[in-house]
Amino acid sequence: MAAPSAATIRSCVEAALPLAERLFTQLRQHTADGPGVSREPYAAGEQYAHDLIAAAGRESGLEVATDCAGNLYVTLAGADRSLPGWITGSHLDSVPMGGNFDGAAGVIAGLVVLVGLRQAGVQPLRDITVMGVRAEEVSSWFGGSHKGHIGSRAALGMLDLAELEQAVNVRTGATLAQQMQAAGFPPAALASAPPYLRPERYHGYLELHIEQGPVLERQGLPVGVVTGIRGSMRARSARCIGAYTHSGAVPHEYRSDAVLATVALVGGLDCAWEQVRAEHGDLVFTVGKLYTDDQAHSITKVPGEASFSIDLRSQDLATLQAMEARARALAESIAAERRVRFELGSFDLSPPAAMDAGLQALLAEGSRELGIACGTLPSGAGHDAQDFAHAGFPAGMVFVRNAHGSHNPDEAMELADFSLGTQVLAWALTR
Ligand code: HGY
Ligand code: MN
Ligand code: MN
Repeated sequence: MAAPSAATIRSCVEAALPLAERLFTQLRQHTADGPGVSREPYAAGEQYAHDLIAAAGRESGLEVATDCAGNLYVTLAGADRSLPGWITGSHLDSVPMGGNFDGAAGVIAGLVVLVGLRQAGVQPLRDITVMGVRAEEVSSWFGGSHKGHIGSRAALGMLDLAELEQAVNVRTGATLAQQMQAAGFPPAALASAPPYLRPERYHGYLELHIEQGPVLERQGLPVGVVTGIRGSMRARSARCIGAYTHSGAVPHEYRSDAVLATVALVGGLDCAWEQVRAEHGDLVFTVGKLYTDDQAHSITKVPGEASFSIDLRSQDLATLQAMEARARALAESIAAERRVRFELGSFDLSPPAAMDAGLQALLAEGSRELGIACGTLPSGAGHDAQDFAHAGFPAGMVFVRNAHGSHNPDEAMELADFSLGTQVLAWALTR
């Protein structure tokens, strides 16, 4: 059975682009939150996205299913259903007040491929399933100790159910287990179910995603093949405990200033980052949250408490482990020096993941056959693809150029670039 030509792929994708435009518009309208969108895991925004994609799948005559974690699966039957199928897709949740394309672009791209092929009467060799993943952005909504990427790790049988009790909604205090239960996905069902996705049943996992950095834009390239995904080492709910006291009456040596101690720790880690960069290591370090208690703080008080997050990312596991050790050593020395106590909590590790060399080559071949200029680059952001790689799937990613970065309302992916990335994805999924 011959795989569709580049011309057929191009026309299938272009014919289904109006569906993509409609879905992106409906997503943005129905999950709008101020200037951006909010699609909270196991809450109204994410649920709207899942219902929208499921309805579009059913309207297009595709098979639609969900697993007990609420992940969505839309499938186009292949000519030989006994063959291991392709799985593609991404997450449908978002960060609070984020952009409309992070995650959703990968699901809608997969749907465009299936609908375009079906409308053109092109049957792929293998089943192709588009997955709408739950709760990839869980770290933005739930503190406490968990390893993120709840939906993909649940489907892959990699989730420790205790995480669902340990993950606490930063706004409501509800546990993730309670929020899943209320959304109709009881964790108890997860406990008794076998993994929904087994590597032996699939040919590979391919994810289209917007690039969330500036590289493709700076290089003037519409798409890029991802070589690897940085791992992350995160302390989500770190605290420094000092002592509230009068801001004017107490000399330096008698203060336990939680803010200045935290600033010293953060500054020490920034210097450590500089050292890694000077040695041409791969590392990024972010303190995305840093705050005092707005019920107790005051301009006339030495702050007795500071809360903060630490997000370390690298393609090198040893670098992540060394930075955790550095953070703990710095906290210990600063605590003694400044008469405070640090509670860093656990550093949750999501290991780095290399993308499958064969799939990288297949995506690059597709871009050549389609005449699409294509780069190669690592991913600084985490993606569900890393969980598939860790679960033993051949995993690959194709990035689409996106202006203004990501995790902000100004994400700006051009439909023309989305079309080119989706054509490269379609090429690979029909081999
Ligand atoms: O990279 C992240 O913070 C998220 O997993 N997309
Ligand atoms: Mn994201
Ligand atoms: Mn994402």
